[in-house]
Amino acid sequence: MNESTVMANVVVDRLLANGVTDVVLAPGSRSTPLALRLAAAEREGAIRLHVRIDERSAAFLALGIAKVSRLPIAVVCTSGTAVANLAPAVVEAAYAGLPLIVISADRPPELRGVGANQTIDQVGFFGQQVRTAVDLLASGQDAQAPATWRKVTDRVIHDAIGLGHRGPAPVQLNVGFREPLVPELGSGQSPLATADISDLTPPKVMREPINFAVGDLGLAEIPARGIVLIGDVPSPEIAGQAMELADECGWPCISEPSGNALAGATAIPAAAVLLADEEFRTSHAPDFLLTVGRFGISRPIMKLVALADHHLAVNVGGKDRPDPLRTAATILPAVPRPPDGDPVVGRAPRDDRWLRDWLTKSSEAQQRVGAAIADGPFSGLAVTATCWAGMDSDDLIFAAASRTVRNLEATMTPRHFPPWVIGNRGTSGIDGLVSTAWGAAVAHQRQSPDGRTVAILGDLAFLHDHNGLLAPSVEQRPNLTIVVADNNGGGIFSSLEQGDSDFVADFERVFGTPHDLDLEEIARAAGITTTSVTDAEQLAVALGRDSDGVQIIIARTIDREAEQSQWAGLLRGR
Ligand SMILES: Cc1ncc(C[n+]2csc(CCOP(=O)(O)OP(=O)(O)O)c2C)c(N)n1
Repeated sequence: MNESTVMANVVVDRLLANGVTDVVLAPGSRSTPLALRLAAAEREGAIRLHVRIDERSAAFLALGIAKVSRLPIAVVCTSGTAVANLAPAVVEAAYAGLPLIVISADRPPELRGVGANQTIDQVGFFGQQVRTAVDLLASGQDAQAPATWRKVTDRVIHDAIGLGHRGPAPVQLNVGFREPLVPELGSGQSPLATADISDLTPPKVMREPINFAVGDLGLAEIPARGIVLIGDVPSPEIAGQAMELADECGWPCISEPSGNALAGATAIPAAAVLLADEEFRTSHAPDFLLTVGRFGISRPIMKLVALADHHLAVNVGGKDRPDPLRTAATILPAVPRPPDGDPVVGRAPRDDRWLRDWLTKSSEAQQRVGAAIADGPFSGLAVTATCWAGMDSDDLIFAAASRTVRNLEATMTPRHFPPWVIGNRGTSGIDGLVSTAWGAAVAHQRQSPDGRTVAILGDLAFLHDHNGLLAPSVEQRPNLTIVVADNNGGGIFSSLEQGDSDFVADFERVFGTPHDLDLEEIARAAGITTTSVTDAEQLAVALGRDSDGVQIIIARTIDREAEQSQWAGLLRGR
């Protein structure tokens, strides 16, 4: 068996042995040994292989599968710019803390840096965005080489999973293949390391709640006027721990959409709308704030964070410490245990008036949002409200950055058993979202066969990754509904300073970027069942239709200016 075939077999076999369930591959020549081994592994039922033409979409597809399955997922590509196309997903994986394993095929050392075709300097291309970047090199006749490749590959996979580290992260394994790239005719294939992935239990990094001492904060006891703010969290366990703490202490619990923490008795929905009220905000500045995960979607909520006397942040994974205003006194590695019965923490005295104030004001804010939607035109808010109302507890919502996630934040009503919400919150990109949602749907369908995935995207986000729709014909079509809130451009910019009348002359050209495209035609060109809706009722009907594959609903909303005045009215309290 030639050396490149042996190398590829080692790499694929170690993926299997370490519990990697899915690999996404984009076709190429230098990656041939890997592609052939992966195809063989898929044929034997040892791995699920997904193939995409565009490497950027391929990497986001892998990211989406990793996000929902919480398992290490690999993306394999050829040399050259193919590798560079993986960068956006690698960056998102770094900041969100996801185990994305990049396997980039390369030429052997003697063909690097000498102008060989399709060859770039690609080892370490991802810089500080990956935890580990390793070059696996062909070694001539060294009989010990396969054992070394095995060890190195294991280490790279373990670094992705986070063994010996604090949580998962992306990694790069670069493999320098020397020709021949195909096995010798008649040489046969060595048997796969394992043929049944269901036998493997991949190592997981557990995050049990922890005890902490209030003395760490310079406090004698935890104040009664506390708030819990939950940003992006990777698992229901963490959201549950945070809600339990808020409930036990009687602290209002504010949750960003992917905080998934509006199921408790102290949930504060529509918090951004409520906190736009400056009078309430300043008179209800918390003495104690616990934040969980990366947060920072809404300006009014950030203003509240700035007012907190004592801030304790919990880091649930990802590259940065989640403390964007540099206000946290301490960063904890896990959610603190509720104080009840724990002498280390001390009991938090309850202030029922404090909680009542928050609950009352939050319910008023919710009513204002509800009335604005019921009496108003078909806007992005109506889109997220309709999706939220139409989904069950075994469903998954993928929410795009920009207006969508803020609209969802305002329209998520508390439910005991809500659908689970995710988004690419690591870096809030509007890239790769169709593919991430597709990957999320693949994994979700496996975990919850009766559930579905609904992705809500703005039109620019949809267009940015419409390549993600172009899956080769034999590829799996998961149960995924993509709802595009089409306001013909970037709506979020109207809510920012550049949306002021001072900049009106340049606004549409350099921020709004209307495209005037018929998104239905674009979706149909990709061969996907598509409908357009123009009001909330039609959207509810379209969402309610049975679908077991990918479908798209174009929600033609009011224009961006009208959406902005609806939002401005809500924030002004009208
Ligand atoms: C990759 C990337 N490029 C640019 C941006 C900056 N950006 C943030 S929101 C936005 C506009 C998004 O428009 P759309 O998806 O239509 O959503 P809307 O604001 O209308 O809800 C842009 C370009 C980004 N976040 N990510």
